[in-house]
Amino acid sequence: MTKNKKLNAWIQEMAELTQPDKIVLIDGSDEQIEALRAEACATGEMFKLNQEKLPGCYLHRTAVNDVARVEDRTFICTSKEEDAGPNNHWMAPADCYAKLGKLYKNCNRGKTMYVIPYSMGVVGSEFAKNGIELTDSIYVVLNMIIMTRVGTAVLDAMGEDGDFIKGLHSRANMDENEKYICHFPEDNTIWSINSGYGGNVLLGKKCFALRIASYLGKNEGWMAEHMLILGIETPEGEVKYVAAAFPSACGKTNLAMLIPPELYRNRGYKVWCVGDDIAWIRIGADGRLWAANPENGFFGVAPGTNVKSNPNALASTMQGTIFTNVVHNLDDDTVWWEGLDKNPPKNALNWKGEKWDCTDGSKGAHPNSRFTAPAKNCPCISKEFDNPAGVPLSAIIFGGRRAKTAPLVYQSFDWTHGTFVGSIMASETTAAAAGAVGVVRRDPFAMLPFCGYNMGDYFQHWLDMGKKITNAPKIFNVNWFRLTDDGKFMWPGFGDNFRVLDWILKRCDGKVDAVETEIGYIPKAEDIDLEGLDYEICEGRKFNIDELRSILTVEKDYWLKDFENVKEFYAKFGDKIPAELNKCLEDSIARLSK
Ligand code: OXD
Ligand code: MN
Repeated sequence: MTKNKKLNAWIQEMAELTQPDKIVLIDGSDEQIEALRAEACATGEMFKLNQEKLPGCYLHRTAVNDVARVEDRTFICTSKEEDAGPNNHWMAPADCYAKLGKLYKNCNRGKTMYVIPYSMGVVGSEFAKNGIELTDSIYVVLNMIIMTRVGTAVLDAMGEDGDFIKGLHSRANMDENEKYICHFPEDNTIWSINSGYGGNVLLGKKCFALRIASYLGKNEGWMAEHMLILGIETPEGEVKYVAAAFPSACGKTNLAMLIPPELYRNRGYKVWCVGDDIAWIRIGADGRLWAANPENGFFGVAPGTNVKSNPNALASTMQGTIFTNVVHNLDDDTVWWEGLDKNPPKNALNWKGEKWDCTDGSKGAHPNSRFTAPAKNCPCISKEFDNPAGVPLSAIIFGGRRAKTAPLVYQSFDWTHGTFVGSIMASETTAAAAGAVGVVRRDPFAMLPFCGYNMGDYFQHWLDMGKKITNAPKIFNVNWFRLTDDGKFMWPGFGDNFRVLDWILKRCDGKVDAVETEIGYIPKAEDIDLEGLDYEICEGRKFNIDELRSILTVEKDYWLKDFENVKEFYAKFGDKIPAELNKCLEDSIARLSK
């Protein structure tokens, strides 16, 4: 089937196991894409939307019980359980192969198995790694074509004996109780079965570009991170890049495509998006960290995306996009979701495909409904997007959704303390993963669900990298989500977050002072430019410098309580927690207890 012998042998082995009627190699050509779209529409797997209003756009609905990543069914299968760590569910590789082998047996009978050659990163570049996904789903093929670089060029880059990550996916019989997303980092293998939801089945994304890649990064001296990458162009035309990690659905896509407030636009500032979810980061010859986005598209959360919150994301979805689990407007075959605008369609189907009455209080789109949009559609896509060398990082930003405790922004003392800041990240859960919503959970580096090995070793890897980087980016933490006691957002967020990015860049350039506190460096309120900001927190309460001051203070009691929780979290990892981080924790508590 291909020139690569290992690949041919593996395809044959998987075909013998799953017994497809047909095997189709995806070459990435327009003709093949069109034929697959037509076939998916004929079987009802996808619906062709209004081609005048939304050219190349389609709608898909997943099964109603298959709408999010399933962390409790996600496994890391390493020979030693300790290597997977308490952050992962673990199965012995042999047991997992045997267990899933039974489920895969003959599961593709009567179906076609598609062979998708894809590259994470610019094909053939230093950052790039190749993968093959075998799948029984055209929806997966078409999503992978948007999200990654797919086709013959990848096979050419792999050559006759190049390696690849082996991904096997089948919806099989969609048995909820037999759904598994399993990773074998020691074998460069991913097995996913009985799901059709993006995060579980687009194997290039979370499974490869984060779980397997983080493991590879540890062994090969680089980093795979759950981070957006953006460039900030100054009035002088210089572009500085930052990478930022936030847990799922904390607005990463919005920040990655932010439009600066008018004041800054008038001064000549611009923001360029390099990536909205994943960054692969290497140390460059200049001792700086260089980051590349291994993806080629955006798998964004639809609800809440609108012309105000993220006009660039919305524009990205206007062509060549696959919408999943949104509302279908039957009047003109377009789509809708909560928060798009104030005019829900009257004649529509909800995400389950049922007739939907927008006045009955039910949600039309699933809260985790998605758009899969090509990155090249984005009006603010960086011209460095395809640069094989990536972009140099000036700052790394961590963040989470915290009603209290974390101030709007603070800077770590140094790389080690920055690693500590990443390790104590926490956020309130959202609908992106199955499970309770609104519960605070610790999510170090926003990698808890995505770190393919023991998180204690991952912390150590960060510390080790720090020792090798001679020109390290500065590390910050932000919290856009501070709430008043009655639950109103205190900070306007969205485009106004640029005001904080501006302070961060000034800190990186040594152009602004800060206040040293128990938790790190905090801005002086007057150093965050509030000119032109007009935000009403709630009726009669306008944001002003005093409000800003109130979200720039260190709330000692909250922090001390939080650190108790960090201690419990660290304890799960036993002696895997690096001594340097335990020391940072003790020192922080001591400073706050004074
Ligand atoms: C995502 C996630 O889908 O983080 O990007 O859940
Ligand atoms: Mn993500």
